Amino acid sequence: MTVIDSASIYRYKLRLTTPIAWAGQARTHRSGLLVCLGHSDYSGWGDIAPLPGFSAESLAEAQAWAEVFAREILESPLRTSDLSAIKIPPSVRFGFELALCNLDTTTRKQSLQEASAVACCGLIGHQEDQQTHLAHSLVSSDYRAAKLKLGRQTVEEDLNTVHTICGKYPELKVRVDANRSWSINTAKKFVRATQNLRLDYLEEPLNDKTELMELARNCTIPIALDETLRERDAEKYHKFADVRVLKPTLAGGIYTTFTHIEQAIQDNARCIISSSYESGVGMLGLIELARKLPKEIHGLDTQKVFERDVFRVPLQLSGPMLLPEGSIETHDLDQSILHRVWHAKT
Ligand code: OSB
Ligand code: MG
Repeated sequence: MTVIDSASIYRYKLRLTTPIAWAGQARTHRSGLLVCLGHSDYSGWGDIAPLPGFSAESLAEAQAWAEVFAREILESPLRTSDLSAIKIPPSVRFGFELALCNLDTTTRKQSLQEASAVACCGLIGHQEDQQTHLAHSLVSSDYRAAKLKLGRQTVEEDLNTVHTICGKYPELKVRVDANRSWSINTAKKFVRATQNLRLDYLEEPLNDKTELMELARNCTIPIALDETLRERDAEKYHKFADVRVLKPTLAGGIYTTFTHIEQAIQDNARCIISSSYESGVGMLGLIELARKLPKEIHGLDTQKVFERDVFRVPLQLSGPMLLPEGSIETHDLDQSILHRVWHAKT
């Protein structure tokens, strides 16, 4: 049982190195919230970062929920696992669960010394006008896997890119994510034309998920599901998900993710922990989670889009192997880019 005696919410706004389109709008910054829960001299930090176009809740809504929830926590002590019974948006749940876990770690002075490195899959976004060139730099930096975002150009152009990259870098595990942009016929065409490439997986190919069965019948590439797993009728589609892409910020936090992992183990499916452009505070939590799945190469290559992070001294949160050390101390965070928007104590 953790007694919380103070709670603060901070807003951050991180500049992107190049604009990214989220929810159909080019953005130059990524905004989010940090929550800090205090217990005597100890603090636990968490990240609340709803992603426009992917999260149902806006940042303003997340903040309103966070304030209500922080007040509740101050009034009644709770166990971290109690959170699962309370209705809050996914990003807010993730932030509070992470803050409580981090508080638990610091109060018990657990050290992360024997922690292992987490393998990370390089992300080749749509905005990279030269996807092949980026694949080259990833391979040169020792990445063993890369995920290519497809579906914005014609399938012929996409096929061309995939064939070029697979041809040049036969050792690289190549994943592709179409973010539901293809019809069944386009997807079948893609699958037929890439049969001999041994792609690691094909993520969310179809704009109509009810056709997944039809595609699965005609597909030798493992199918990965991401968006579909977060929908109400997700279970119907589990059998077509050889790979489950788990995004704790979008899917509802740490304990929900554990449940998904247990389900996947039962179903004999692979699990990938995937980031959603969280700040370094969120990334540290995701890396901890990914450590529970040591055999996988995780989808955590989103920090590179930020000009700088919330930490005063940059952490190593980008690269083929991630091995951040230690827990988050309040003085490690750069207060000059954090704006406190709410605070209360008992
Ligand atoms: O489509 O999988 C996606 C990040 C934010 C929002 C959506 C997606 C992603 C990623 C993260 O692709 C990186 C990865 O999973 O490899
Ligand atoms: Mg995806």
